[in-house]
Amino acid sequence: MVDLSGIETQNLRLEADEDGIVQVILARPAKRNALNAQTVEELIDVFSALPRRGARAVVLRAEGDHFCAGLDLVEHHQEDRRPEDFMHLCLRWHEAFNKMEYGGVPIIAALTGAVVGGGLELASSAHVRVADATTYFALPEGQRGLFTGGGATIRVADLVGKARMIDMMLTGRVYKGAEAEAVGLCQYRVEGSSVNKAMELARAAATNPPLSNFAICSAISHMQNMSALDAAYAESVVAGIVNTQPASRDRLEAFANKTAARVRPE
Ligand code: 1HE
Repeated sequence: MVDLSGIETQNLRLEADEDGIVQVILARPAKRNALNAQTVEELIDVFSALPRRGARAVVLRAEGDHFCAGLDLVEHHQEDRRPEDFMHLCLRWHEAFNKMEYGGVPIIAALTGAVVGGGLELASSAHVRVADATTYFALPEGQRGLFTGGGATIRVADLVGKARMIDMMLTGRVYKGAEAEAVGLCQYRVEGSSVNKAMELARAAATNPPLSNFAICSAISHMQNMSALDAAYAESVVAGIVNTQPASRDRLEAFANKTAARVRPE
């Protein structure tokens, strides 16, 4: 069982089931789940704790019709922040999103409606993104007289490439549907509920040994930050640990004695 004790949240709701799947739910739908400073702190707390609390996989989803409207523009306007205040706020966003990307627990984002600005930065920190028929993606920072501050220059550029990201920011271009999937903003697109599909994917991922998932959901990202030479070295070290883990012994034996499922296209 996942231990959620002591994790205090106002703007996020947490639900865990007996399989170790935790739903992290953005819960400010009246504000279109805009990310205020408090929510960012809660994301840090939650994603710092979950890897050590027995979470096998996370589904990140939202209440209401929109996944996330990005930076809380009203709070930002009212706070009248100085450059250094906003820089420090951005560092907290990075803290939260790095905990997600490098935390070692698979995070599947179930998207709906607007996934814009900082909302796309949040979604791009998950390991898998599932869109529904209403989902759309944009980086309206340029139109608001702003710039990305939550890692889009790294993660969104990784997903769609530099040229597309620059176009999105310059022109306010919105991606949705098949085009959004084709450019890499989501890996799955469903007609029905993105939450159902995300839960199905989370359950599948949760059947892998946790150490394998830890490597998949932290080592690949770390290795992208390294030189090829160092990444190859780090990969061999990680594989040395993961590929000799006791949890893989039964699986290898099942393959060897022909009782394990084969890889098939269906
Ligand atoms: C908000 C925010 C917000 C809604 N901050 N309060 N992000 C954006 O530029 C997107 C801004 N939001 C929108 O374009 C629209 O709100 C939506 C397309 C997401 C939804 O539209 P709609 O018609 O359903 O809702 P609404 O009437 O616009 O807003 C409903 C309420 O949510 C309203 O509050 P109310 O108290 O007047 O009812 C809005 O003020 C509130 N709301 N979005 C604060 N973003 C680290 S740097 C990252 C930089 C960025 O993320 S820039 C991109 C910002």
